[in-house]
Amino acid sequence: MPTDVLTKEELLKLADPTLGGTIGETMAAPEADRFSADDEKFIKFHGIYQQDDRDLRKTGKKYIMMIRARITGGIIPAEQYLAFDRLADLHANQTLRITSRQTFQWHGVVKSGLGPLMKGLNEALCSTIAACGDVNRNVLAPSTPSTSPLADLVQADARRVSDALLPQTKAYHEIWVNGGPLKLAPEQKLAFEDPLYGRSYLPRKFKVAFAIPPLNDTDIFANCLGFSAVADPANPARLLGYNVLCGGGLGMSHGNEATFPRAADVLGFIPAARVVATAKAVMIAFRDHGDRTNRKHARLKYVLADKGPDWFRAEVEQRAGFKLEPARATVFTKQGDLFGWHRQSDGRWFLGMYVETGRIKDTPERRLKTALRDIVAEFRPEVRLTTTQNLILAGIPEEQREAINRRLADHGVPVDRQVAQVRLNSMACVSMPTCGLALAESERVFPQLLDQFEALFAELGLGDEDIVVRMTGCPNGCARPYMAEIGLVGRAPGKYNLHLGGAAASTRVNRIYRESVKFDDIIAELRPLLARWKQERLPGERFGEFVDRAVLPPASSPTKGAA
Ligand code: SRM
Ligand code: SF4
Repeated sequence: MPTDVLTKEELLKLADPTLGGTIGETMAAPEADRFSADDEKFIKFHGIYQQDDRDLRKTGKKYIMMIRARITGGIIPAEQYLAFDRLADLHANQTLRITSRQTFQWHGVVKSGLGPLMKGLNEALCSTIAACGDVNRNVLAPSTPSTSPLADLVQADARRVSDALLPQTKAYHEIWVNGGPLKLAPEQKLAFEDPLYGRSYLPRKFKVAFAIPPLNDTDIFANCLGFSAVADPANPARLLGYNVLCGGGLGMSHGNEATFPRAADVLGFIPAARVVATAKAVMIAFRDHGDRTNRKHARLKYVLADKGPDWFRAEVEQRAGFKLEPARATVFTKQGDLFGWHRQSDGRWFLGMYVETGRIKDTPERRLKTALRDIVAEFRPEVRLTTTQNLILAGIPEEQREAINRRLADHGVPVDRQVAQVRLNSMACVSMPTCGLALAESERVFPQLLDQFEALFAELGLGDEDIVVRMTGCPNGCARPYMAEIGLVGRAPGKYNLHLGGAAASTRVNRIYRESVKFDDIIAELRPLLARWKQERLPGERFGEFVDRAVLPPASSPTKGAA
């Protein structure tokens, strides 16, 4: 492709395929409080975003970094969690942020703290490579223990896929582990070629998720590539293989109709032994066919939308060297996490814990961060993160349960009825003050909005109904608002587009209902719809299904429920 049509990100990758840039040199210069504009792009591949505190913009720019870990399937050993907690106190803003893709972010890290934080993460055997950038991102897998006999097998496949799709550059190790720049001559840097990604990596980010029907707890349809587990009908503990989903993705831009959220298509079935080969083939097909001239059109979903699933399946088969079989009949019927105490198949217990907007912190009423640190230090449970920004303590023997309950109660953290149902499976993106793309508040105003929802439910006699509410500060869709029953998407300060009609199992994209609703008017917009739902719904019909059937105009494309 002629270079004059390529985006500047493409030219940058080609100019240094090791992705090292001058990061090592800047790290060695204590007087520098920030990275250069080019390095700002390279550090993303290392799991680092350069940001500035937007609350302080009026008084001058303060550069801070966000660091994102790569935690496949959201599973963290106790020792690692304790290191994360310590590093948050020492080098970040004393909080840990669970993301909507099952990992942790550290916010507010100044440049002098970056080296020690990265070193600490590496010493804790955690990497941040490829947590961001034009590569395969954190691979999602169901993390709730024992919701299916296939859970461990699927987690293991997720790790295999994640490992196989890691970029091979040595720059990450040199800079963050050995503590210096990548020592290669310019011509050697230029000649570096990743075995899978080549010299210019992917046109954009690439996201993979695993799920085990009937539970769609990883929002599989929102991913570029999904593996939906198929059990042997004669033996539910035997994994036959996966239905392969391609072309999901949510980001869009206001006022640009060429950009849109899209639910993935089901392309076919593969035996489990082919999962890595299939993941590589899909990613390479994206590498070869994604748009490198327009970043707004560069996601895999647009390849599928433009060329169709049949065309893309043939491209994948050609690269994989085998055919996909017809998809097996499976159905997703639900989404969401489990809360409170549940028994695991091995007889031990796990505790599902609600974490408001994924932010692990201490407040005067609820010292969640301290409670978790104390419990993990004393009882050494495994820590697991969910894609709804919640947390699980797993592998707990019966005899420790009471002591853990007491420890949580001492710190004001409830176990049995943690919060109202409407809060449990809802989420908000980070947004202000760290996200440079935010148009409106999200994480900071979401608790207040959920208070209003609780009051409205009480007023309408809706009790403890489960409705998935998600909010983002801009249309990029980081908390997946376009899959929610109620999605709020930031448009301008204090104003949100209202999207309605997500499916019970998060299998379709919802639709826009009102534009630019003021924050204070959101509840008033929803009151008559919720009242109608109470009166007119079919038995067991969820709010999203009701709105899709009875309120919105007929949909132009069907729900993609089977996978
Ligand atoms: Fe995201 C960019 C936060 C999940 C779509 N996302 C960003 C950045 C890095 C802003 C930036 O580029 O400067 C945000 C950093 C905010 C901060 O200060 O921490 C950010 N995204 C997040 C997280 C932390 C939201 C959260 O509250 O949990 C999630 C981290 C995931 C992870 O651990 O890897 C996060 N982002 C998502 C998801 C949901 C998902 O993947 O399941 C999406 C929609 C799905 C998709 O990719 O289509 C998403 N983020 C985007 C986009 C739009 C991409 C597009 O195709 O248009 C951007 C903007 C971009 O890439 O240019 C973006
Ligand atoms: Fe930032 Fe927008 Fe993502 Fe929210 S949705 S974290 S505002 S990019």
